[in-house]
Amino acid sequence: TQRTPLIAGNWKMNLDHLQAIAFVQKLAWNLKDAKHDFAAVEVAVFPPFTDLRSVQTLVSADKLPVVFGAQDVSAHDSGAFTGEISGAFLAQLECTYVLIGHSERRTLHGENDEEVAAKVTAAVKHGLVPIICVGETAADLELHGPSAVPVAQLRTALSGIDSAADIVVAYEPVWAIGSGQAATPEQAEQVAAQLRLVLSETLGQDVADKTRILYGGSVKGVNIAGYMREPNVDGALVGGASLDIDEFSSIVRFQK
Ligand code: G2H
Repeated sequence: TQRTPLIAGNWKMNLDHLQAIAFVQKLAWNLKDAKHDFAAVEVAVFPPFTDLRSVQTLVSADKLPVVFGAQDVSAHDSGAFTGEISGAFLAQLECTYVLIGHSERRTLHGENDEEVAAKVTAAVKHGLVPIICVGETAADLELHGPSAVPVAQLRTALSGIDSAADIVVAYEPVWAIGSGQAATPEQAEQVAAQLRLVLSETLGQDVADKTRILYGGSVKGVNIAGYMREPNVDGALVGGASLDIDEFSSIVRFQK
């Protein structure tokens, strides 16, 4: 199965709605100038919630070949959940994707594997494609080796969905996030291969074959090609480097 690579820019809590409009427009021009083949590499941005309406309006008015998503979603549909955002609202804003279980949600907001699973189920229910983020801390790595924690996190995250769901998995070793200390392509491949096995065991071989597994953690223009050469790595989730248009564009235009 051919999997279309996905380069996803996680803006985290950066760029207000005016900056977001300028950024997305410039990104689209940059890639057009470079004759980027959007059918060959899909490009997605993940702005803060408050930017989504602006990005949606721009992308649909100018028919920009960029898709977008949110950085989190509620496990609930509606109701007394102050501060939460429903998947139904995100679907109305034409979000394609939603990040779920990013390590910052897990560590700073105490999200556990069960909550991640409930959010994955909610996202799928509302027609969003969850990008399920998993990864081990430096302590996990020392205690359990490279893939035990991400494998366990993924198993639980998949517990409420079936093989009809469209999903993406992102492997983000916590020790590599924003640290400048990226995993090597071999390390990323080793864990991605284990995660693909989990997909095959839980949702079947077809799902395992077609599901994209991204690497995230200090990805830059200079190191993207190494990851993309690995057979089980199908793209990247980019944080810091996604805020610099030229850097992000160079990641999107990686050469195999
Ligand atoms: C991991 C990653 C993007 P960075 O959080 O999700 O961030 O590329 O800055 O390490």
